[in-house]
Amino acid sequence: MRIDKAEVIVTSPDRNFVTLKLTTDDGLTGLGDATLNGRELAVVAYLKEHLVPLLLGRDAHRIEDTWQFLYRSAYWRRGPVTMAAIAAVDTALWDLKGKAAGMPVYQLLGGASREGLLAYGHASGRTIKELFDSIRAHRELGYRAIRIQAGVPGLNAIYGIASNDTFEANEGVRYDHEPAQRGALPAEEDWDTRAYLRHLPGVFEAVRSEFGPELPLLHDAHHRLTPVQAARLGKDLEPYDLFWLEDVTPAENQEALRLVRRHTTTPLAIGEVFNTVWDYQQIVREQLVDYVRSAVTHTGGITHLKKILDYASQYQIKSGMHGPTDISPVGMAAAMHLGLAVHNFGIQEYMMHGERTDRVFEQSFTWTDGHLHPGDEPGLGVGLDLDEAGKYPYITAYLPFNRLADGTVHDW
Ligand code: EZ4
Ligand code: CO
Repeated sequence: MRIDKAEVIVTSPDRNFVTLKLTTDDGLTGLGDATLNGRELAVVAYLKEHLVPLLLGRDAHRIEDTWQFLYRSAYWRRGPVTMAAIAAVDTALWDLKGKAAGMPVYQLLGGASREGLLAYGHASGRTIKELFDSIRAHRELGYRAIRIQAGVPGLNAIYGIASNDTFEANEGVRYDHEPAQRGALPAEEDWDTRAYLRHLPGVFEAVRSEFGPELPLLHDAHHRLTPVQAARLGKDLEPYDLFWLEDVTPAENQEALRLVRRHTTTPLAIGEVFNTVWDYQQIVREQLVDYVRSAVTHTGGITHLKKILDYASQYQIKSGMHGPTDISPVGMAAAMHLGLAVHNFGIQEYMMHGERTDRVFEQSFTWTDGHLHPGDEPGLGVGLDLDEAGKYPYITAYLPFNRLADGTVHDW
């Protein structure tokens, strides 16, 4: 089974997606997600200019060897562009191996460790009333775990809150509002940490008294706090029994989490911007977090994320794979196969893709009672309709960024 053809497909049905498609000499095709939100074309160039020529003629069965060859032979290791490109190759090779074997990928990874994957969605609101409506809408869609993001009085636009238009157009639940607005320049949002820290505990108080103690609730601080601010937030939220508090501090400094951990028992999750096991080395060994957030798409594929999860499992740390709409249906399928197979699955983030995206990518996963299952098609179980994909050319899109009241650029 040799790789005969390697194509990079860029399509923008509801947002930009980059997909690698490998075709073998025996006519099988495999797909891999290479979408890096806001920097998509850098990965396209990395794949087209540097990896595709190396792949042609290689034995498609040699997944580990191909991974090591691409990682080590580049000399320049790690980084999101490199690791998203390697992830796409790795995922496409697992898809091919599954098709060659006539088995879904999760079977090749050891078989199912559970019946389905608990998933959480994103409820948000500028006001408590809007937030409650959004939570109810998610429960009606079947979600059994919910992330809560709320507007902060005095701040106009902040992370994770559906804008007025998209909120109404999408009845509060479809997610094309999700960061990376289309446009020539990044949108500017504002931020005030003290206002946020004052406001958020009251939001959780209101949600718990309305929806009761059972519902698993999550929250994403999106890298905005110092360690001591994060410690305080973790303490203040303890009465509301969060499933996790995500990305409290900027991810580069792993040591920062020691201080946070010392002060709070609120479970912590981190890592959606990490791209190798080395980013996790200290926080896993010192048990500074409870969930690792890496996606297959941004962490070197199924092969490398499996190694991270196996390492984490020695410390009772579980998976919480990143699953926003910028992970394509191919990346989501890879996450589901891996999540179904590993013992230390925790929860899967799941934001529903738009209808146009669902027409471009033919999918076979199921969504039952708040749980995902990748289905039993050979490989990943995702197809790509090239005619549909061709209808939606790339559109420049950037993640927004933040400034404080005095104009200082803040962590986003
Ligand atoms: O900001 O997917 O937990 N989810 C998140 C996401 C990220 C975007 C970045 O591309 O933090 O909303
Ligand atoms: Co996040």
